[in-house]
Amino acid sequence: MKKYIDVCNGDADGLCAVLQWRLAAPQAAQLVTGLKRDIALLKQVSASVGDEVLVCDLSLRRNLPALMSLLERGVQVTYFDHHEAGDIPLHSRLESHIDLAAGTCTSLLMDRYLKGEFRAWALVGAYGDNLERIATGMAIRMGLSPAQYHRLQALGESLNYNAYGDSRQDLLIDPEQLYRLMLGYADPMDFLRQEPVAQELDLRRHNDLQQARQMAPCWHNASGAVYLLPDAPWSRRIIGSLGNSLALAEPGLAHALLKPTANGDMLVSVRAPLTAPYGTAVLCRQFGGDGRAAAGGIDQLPAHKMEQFILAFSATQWCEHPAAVRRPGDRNNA
Ligand SMILES: [Mn+2]
Repeated sequence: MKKYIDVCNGDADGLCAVLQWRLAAPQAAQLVTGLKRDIALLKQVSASVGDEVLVCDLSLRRNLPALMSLLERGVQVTYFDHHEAGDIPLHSRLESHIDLAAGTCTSLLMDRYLKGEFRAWALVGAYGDNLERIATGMAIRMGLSPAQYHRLQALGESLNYNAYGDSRQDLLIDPEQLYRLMLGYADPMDFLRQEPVAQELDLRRHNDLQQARQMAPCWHNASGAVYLLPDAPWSRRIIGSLGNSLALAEPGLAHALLKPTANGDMLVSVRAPLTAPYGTAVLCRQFGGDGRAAAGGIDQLPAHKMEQFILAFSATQWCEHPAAVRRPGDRNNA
């Protein structure tokens, strides 16, 4: 019998993309999903000739070997995504909708494909991916009131937040179960009204943020602050988004969050000041980490290097322009 398998990131954007597709084309499909950090999910799919696989919101570059193996086995694959893709393979059984434009996300690509059939869910996904301005513009054009689109925004942010953590035990609800509940509603407003989990997700997110707000920085100066988080379920959930909240609250400051990991190292997350968003990657690479200009991290900072990291963080010259970033060891331009 022909199998349908849907594969997506477990965040709001991934779930809302697959959801729109399945509301438009109902099938008893299997869902393969995971935490926010689970990207290479396609290798978990077992499918054979004639089966159909839908992939949403997962980097094609990171899933390329598994994708090629499915295509070679005769599986039909439809791929929607907005992450760095590398070279997209040309294959008669692959249909790809990949768009890396800054103002889009997978839920919006799906919305474009389905001509707005389940737009309210697409907006939930877009809000989850922090596309507030774009989602609100679309909400206004579809006639939603501020009270209505603020509820979609809160839902998107809560669904998204649910995917953060080190393991499924850290989550309020498994993303697959959450998706099964969402699938009962063509309109997210009905989901909000009828599913108690919607309020529970919102409450969980606010409680975690409350815990985080009670912490004082362990180091700070005029240009930045460092926070040391305990290793607890709430901190494992919030460390992926707290930097963003802190940056929004203090746009002129750089922020670093450190949290012990199970093996005794430190997990580090760094955000440049919003007003000078360059310098993060250079800092993180000195300690074996990486990142983009404004946000980056170090997965395993040896605990004894914490002081050295804070020194390097305090010495970082945050820049308004990428060309001004100075690497350690660069000679000062006279
Ligand atoms: Mn996304």
